[in-house]
Amino acid sequence: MEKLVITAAICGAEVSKENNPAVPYTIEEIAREAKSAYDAGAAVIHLHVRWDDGAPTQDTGRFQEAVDAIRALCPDAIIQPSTGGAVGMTDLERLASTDIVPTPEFATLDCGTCNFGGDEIFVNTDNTIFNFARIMKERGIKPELEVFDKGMIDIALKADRKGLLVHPLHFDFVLGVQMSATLRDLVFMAGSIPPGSTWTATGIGRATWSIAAGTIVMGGHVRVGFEDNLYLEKGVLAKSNGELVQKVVKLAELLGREVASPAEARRILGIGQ
Ligand code: KMH
Ligand code: ZN
Repeated sequence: MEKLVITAAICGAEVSKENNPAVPYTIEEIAREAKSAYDAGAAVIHLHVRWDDGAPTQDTGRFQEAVDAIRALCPDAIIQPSTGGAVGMTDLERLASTDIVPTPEFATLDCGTCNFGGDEIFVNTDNTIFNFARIMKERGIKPELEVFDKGMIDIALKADRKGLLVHPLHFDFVLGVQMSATLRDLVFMAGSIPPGSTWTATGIGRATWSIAAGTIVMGGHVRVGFEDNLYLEKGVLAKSNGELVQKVVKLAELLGREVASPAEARRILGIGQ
């Protein structure tokens, strides 16, 4: 089995310091959280940014500052800007995160529209998805195909049939937002992608650790971080993203899977090739 690639989703767009005071807003806080995750064993930093008051933004300048600050502390980390941004942002706004220098090697590509709780809808029409895929392909950015249910895998495969994606495909199963987050769901999703694809999974909230353990055993890769889960265990807030990554490393040790360095992660995920 390949080594385990750990992604840390350090910030997100929806969680706040009211939920966990360690959620980063400023550039210094974002860099601190990235370093804590990197030092603990994360090879990939999934990045959203905020203004200092916590408001989510896809502003190119803010992303540039954050990436430069992370790069200074974690020189070889794979930095994956979000093109999802926050609910309600326009497509143009969302893509601005990829206009940094140098062009990112990896970025998310959300593959469908999804209920985000209450009245919130995260809108990704077919045209949005195909357009984002085309732009990423033209610019040499590897997409991580974010899928919140099985139908989104099918939309990604539609983009693939249009020639908009480069193989091997890489998926991220986000379980516990729109679809449930059981091991049965995980097995179903992993069995629904083309042979030769790689995949990461993240279980939102209390599903984090069962999904991480299942994923490690099945040969997938794991994402954790404040974007997805604020707790180390029931009732215990994580003090940093590093603590969440450390717990994945511990699980991997217990289950006999080695953790990939950023260089190994680039090879395993086919980034920069
Ligand atoms: N914040 C969500 C609306 C991504 O990063 O691509 C979208 C999201 C997915 O987090
Ligand atoms: Zn995200």
